[in-house]
Amino acid sequence: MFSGRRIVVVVPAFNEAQKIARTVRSVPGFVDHVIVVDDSSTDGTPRIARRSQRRGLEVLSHQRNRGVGAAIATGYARACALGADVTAVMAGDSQMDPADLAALVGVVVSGRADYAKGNRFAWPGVCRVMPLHRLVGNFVLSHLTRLASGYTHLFDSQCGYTAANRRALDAIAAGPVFPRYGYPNHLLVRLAAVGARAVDVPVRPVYGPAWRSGIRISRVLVPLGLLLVRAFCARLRRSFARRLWRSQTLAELPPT
Ligand SMILES: Nc1nc2c(ncn2[C@@H]2O[C@H](COP(=O)(O)OP(=O)(O)O)[C@@H](O)[C@H]2O)c(=O)[nH]1
Ligand SMILES: [Mg+2]
Repeated sequence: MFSGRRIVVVVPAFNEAQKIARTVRSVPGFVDHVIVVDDSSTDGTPRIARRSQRRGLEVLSHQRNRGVGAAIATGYARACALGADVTAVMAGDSQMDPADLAALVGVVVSGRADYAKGNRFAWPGVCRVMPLHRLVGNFVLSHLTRLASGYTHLFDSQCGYTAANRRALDAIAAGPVFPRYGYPNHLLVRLAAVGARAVDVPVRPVYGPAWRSGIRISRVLVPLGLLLVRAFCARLRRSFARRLWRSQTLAELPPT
């Protein structure tokens, strides 16, 4: 519990046998439930996760690999069923500092936001820690996601360290989520469309010597680019419809 609220952490994990136990054990004590969502890992990830024996731990497995976005959607659905007030996401590879979780959850619990996400660019020295190609890719995608969503106050769109309240989860669950690595961008676009309040919280970038990533940019680029273009067009349509409605309403008012 955190200020009397039920907190759930969703941990997507694919072939994380080396790191999943450490990740699960590192989740702060105020978290009531930890849901690991495995995706047909071939290295024993779910078995090792179960052995961590953390209080409130559940391990779910997809029958076939469906992607990190789909795994998070599965975790969100389970969190709702468990009556979560706030649901956070932490990667299964220990790349998210547990010390930052209270700040993310706190912003949502206090009612200042429906959705809080990490911003590693707000961390001093990020340029020394994050690999150059990641800095550049993230910079470009963050700007495109700002345009597509209208959340011009947010940055680091690719940071998956997040906390969401029930309103945000309901908005996310309104349709299928981008199943693979473009999911953080898709969630922001969907939340913006319903007027959810989203904020950035500074979090520490973690890139150890054994750092690796499953992202294959060549596979993500086209579908993610299309998603952002479509979202941008939908935002323009919404804004146009709003302006039209406003001008018609003004025209119908009697002259003063
Ligand atoms: N369930 C599930 N988790 C995944 C999948 N792909 C990646 N993940 C997990 O998502 C988290 C982030 O993935 P990673 O490749 O490290 O991305 P990066 O940290 O942004 O470079 C890690 O915990 C992965 O194990 C997947 O297909 N299914
Ligand atoms: Mg990672």
